[in-house]
Amino acid sequence: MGQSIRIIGAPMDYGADRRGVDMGPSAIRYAGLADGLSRAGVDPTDSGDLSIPRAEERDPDAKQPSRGNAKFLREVEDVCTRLADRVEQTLADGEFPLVLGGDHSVAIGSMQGSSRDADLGAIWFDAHADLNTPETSPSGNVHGMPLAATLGRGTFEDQAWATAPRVREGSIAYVGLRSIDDRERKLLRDSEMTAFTMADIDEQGMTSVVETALDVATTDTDGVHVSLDLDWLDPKTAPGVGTPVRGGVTYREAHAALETVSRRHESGGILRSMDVVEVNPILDEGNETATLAAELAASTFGKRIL
Ligand code: Z70
Ligand code: MN
Ligand code: MN
Ligand code: MN
Repeated sequence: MGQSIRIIGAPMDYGADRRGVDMGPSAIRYAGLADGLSRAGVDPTDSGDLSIPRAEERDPDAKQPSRGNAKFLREVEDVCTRLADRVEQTLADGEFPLVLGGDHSVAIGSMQGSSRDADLGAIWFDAHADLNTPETSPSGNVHGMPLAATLGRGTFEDQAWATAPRVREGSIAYVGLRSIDDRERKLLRDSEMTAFTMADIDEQGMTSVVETALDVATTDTDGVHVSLDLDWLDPKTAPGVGTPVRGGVTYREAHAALETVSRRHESGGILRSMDVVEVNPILDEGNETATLAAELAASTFGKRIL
């Protein structure tokens, strides 16, 4: 029997403008996630979804920014605090937490929980840098802020629920960036994070970029968190996302990237936690983005053609 993978649904849409991303966990399961993982040789169990009240049922003032310019931040805090506990408990039980979003703000909880008992590196597969603070954000959407939250930037500095002191900037690598806000660019340039853009992938090739990202995330850490935002892919391949950005990763590059992660995991057991986020079934075409999300999770855990 292979590694035990515990699926944790986090159907949260407080962090994004477009409703519908809360249906992501159902759509990814329906697309055959558990079967795909089993065929990859791992042993999935499903712990169901965190219970998350729909945004419409919340206090009408909740969307008003509570701290700085961040919408629904108290609601995000409530969900991420519960998610972090579930992730920590999953690891304590010897299983691997696979978190299904929901919008990308769920990663605040995943990384907090995954790093409570370990120094954690991270690979961020995303079109966006997700490094805005409530002060720099042009949108107020917390899904554009999870790395700022984890690193305790801006108003997140005194937010213990969000910050993860055992995630060091120098152990974080982006792969596939192509949409960064002006003030966010300055934050990124002034940081110690490693950033591979789409141009870097064009020049160096996907597998080479991912090998280097893995080196960054595994150096002086106890394990790696993989955060997979489906808008990393080209919108022609993954249309079911709230903020599509053209010029993204192809179907084959995406599988090659996660297969590269898989090979390193098989030889060294490097992976500690993962999230798959931003699948929006309302915007999707024939559940293809959710299907891709399920396939890429299977590739991460060793699904091979031959
Ligand atoms: C923009 C913002 C974002 C995901 C969009 C967009 C951020 N930088 N993140 N989709 N996953 O509003 O902060
Ligand atoms: Mn993102
Ligand atoms: Mn602990
Ligand atoms: Mn994104």
